[in-house]
Amino acid sequence: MSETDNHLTTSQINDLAQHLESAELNGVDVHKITDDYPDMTWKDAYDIQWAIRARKVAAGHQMVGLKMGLTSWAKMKQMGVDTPCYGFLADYFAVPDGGEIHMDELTHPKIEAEIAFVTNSILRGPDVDIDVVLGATDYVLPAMEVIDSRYRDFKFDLKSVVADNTSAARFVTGQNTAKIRDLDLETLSVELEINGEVVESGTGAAILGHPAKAIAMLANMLAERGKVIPAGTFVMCGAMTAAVTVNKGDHVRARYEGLGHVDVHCV
Ligand code: OOG
Ligand code: MG
Repeated sequence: MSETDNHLTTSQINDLAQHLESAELNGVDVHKITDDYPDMTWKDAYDIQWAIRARKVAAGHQMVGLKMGLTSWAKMKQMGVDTPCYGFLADYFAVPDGGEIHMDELTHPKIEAEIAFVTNSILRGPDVDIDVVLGATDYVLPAMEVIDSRYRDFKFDLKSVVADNTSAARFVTGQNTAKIRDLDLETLSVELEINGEVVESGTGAAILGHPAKAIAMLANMLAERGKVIPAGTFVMCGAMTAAVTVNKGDHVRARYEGLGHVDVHCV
């Protein structure tokens, strides 16, 4: 994924950003954009995502973090793709622990258990590795992400999902935090429960061998656009489990060994 050129024009990029953002805001699904633009490049896909982000900022939203996606084999296999990708988190995506996901605002939401990092110094690619990330980590915390692809039947290819802000929709963070030295991030395990029944489980090692690898990859991908991960950034590493469809009335809990649990209700 090293294309650095555009196939699309600036006005096509802006139109596609508007198209995908209105699908999100109106809860209407659309067909994947590569059907119409099969020659679009990686640069086009990320440019569309960055244009959506700019629209949110222009509309008065704050950016509250970043996410990596498709960083575990469970997710890559589930979605039939093999390359991790990143997206942004806007303020209104955040749901408090124990809070509510309003299903009417979403199209076909799925939930997944994640681990998140908060940095305390800048991460500047292209040569960031796990040790650099660990040295720049303030603390880690448990999180769940609600993904809601804007594409019909949740079917997409990688360029389409990158343009669609990697299906980002809502996220919930737990109230327990931990310092890196107090945890083994590779063996850290999670169980995802729906209405008290365990439906998925995973460990930190499921994320590219080590969750910090996802943060390193993010810093290195951002460097391709001359961007950094600033100090104090909240970053989700990508799901440790496959994503699970949720329905109105579901109570979802992700239970982490040594990090408590995160809860959300689908209403
Ligand atoms: C893309 C987003 C993947 C993750 O944690 O792997 C993602 C998708 O599966 O719709 O957020
Ligand atoms: Mg995710």
